Amino acid sequence: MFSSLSERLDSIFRNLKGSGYLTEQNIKDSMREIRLALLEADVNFKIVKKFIAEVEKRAVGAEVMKSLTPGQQIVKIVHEQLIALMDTEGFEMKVYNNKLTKIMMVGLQGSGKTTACAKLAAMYRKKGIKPMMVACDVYRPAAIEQLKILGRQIDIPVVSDESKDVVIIADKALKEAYSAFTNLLIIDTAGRLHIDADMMNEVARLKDHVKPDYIFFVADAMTGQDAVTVANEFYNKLEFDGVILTKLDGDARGGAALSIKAVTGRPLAFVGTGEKIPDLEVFYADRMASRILGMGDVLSLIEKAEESLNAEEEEKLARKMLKNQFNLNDFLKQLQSIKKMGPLESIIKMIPGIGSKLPADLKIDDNALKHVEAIIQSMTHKEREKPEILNGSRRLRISKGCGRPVMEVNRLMRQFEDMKKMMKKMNSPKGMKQLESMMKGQH
Ligand SMILES: Nc1nc2c(ncn2[C@@H]2O[C@H](COP(=O)(O)OP(=O)(O)OP(=O)(O)O)[C@@H](O)[C@H]2O)c(=O)[nH]1
Ligand SMILES: [Mg+2]
Repeated sequence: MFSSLSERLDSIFRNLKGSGYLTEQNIKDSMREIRLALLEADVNFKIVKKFIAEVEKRAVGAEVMKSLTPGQQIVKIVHEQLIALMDTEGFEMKVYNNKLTKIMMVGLQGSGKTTACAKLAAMYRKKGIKPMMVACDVYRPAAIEQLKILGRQIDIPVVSDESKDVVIIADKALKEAYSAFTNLLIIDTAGRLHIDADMMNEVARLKDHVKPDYIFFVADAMTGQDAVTVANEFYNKLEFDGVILTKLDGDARGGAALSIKAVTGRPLAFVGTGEKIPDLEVFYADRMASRILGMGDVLSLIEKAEESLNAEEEEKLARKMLKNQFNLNDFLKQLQSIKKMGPLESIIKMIPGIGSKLPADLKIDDNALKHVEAIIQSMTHKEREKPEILNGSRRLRISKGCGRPVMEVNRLMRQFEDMKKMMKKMNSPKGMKQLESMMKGQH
């Protein structure tokens, strides 16, 4: 799901990584790409236009955060705007264990209504709610039997009747529901086309009679933008309360998920992610936005970076590196800010483009960092500033102080020296040339 959209967005942001700042030009370029990515994902063009305008406005006025690259800044803004676009405004289906809540499923043929009835019933039963289902699809021959089979499968009662009048069936169900102290009555209805006036009137009549607490419009995500048009029609007739978007596990391009709230003003309530009963999730705009961006988890990385890195301090450090005055005290500070971001393994996995390529069983030893820290902490301040004074006896003392073998102290010092040498190389004009030719592969 959303894979092509997230891939496109990913490459846009990767291109932005190279440049140092958000400029008018790179904002413009990335807005064009984001617009294309959204249109390709079948998002309604009016929504795309509005969305881009909002993102652009914020990007232009964005406070430059030193700890974020331009790409990350744009990701942050796009992510926040995606959340705003799909905002559920706190919608929650409330069901109580001491009264009856009635819900009704409506939508086009084959959108996943019957499956959603069973999925919801199972989901709420897990919360200690007592559900019952009602078969009000009197048109498709096997529809009643389908609901009964699902009911048996999850052990939830299903009310059905010979009658072809949905109101009569619903009445029978209401009586049974009250006498069995049911908490959640889920009414399955037949699939219908929004242009079929008779069928639309039937479901409107059912609504007036049952007075459901919630009506859900069930939409197949694969239908893309069309789902939005249909949703609008159903909304005009029934004023449903929320949307259940199904088949998000398929190769849906995601447009419907992004457009429905904006067009109908009604939130996504649940999403279907498979054919099986447990494949139903409560919809959360922030999670969906992260999924759409699909960038490892660059977003939490951004958040963590914001929390733990002080931009000014970073700049001071960068200046020191340039002058090659970087010492072990600075190194320790760097280590500690990395540590604040969480386990190394999860940080590395969050880096876009890397996370997905790592072997699943990758283990990074956080203890190694702790040991390095312990070694540096066993040095005197002077030793940290001038590591070159670390002779054999000082190293032995440090080793005893931190409980790590001398060999490890030596190794750390060697690595630190190598790092400094590399920085020196990079800072000299000759070094930069060397580095450039290395990258071009001309040694
Ligand atoms: N992959 C996938 N398949 C789903 C999902 N939800 C439903 N389906 C499948 O979609 C098909 C139609 O589902 P139904 O629940 O019968 O749809 P309906 O809206 O009740 O159909 P009608 O009653 O004919 O209008 C079935 O094969 C379901 O297994 C989903 O979230 N993911
Ligand atoms: Mg059905």
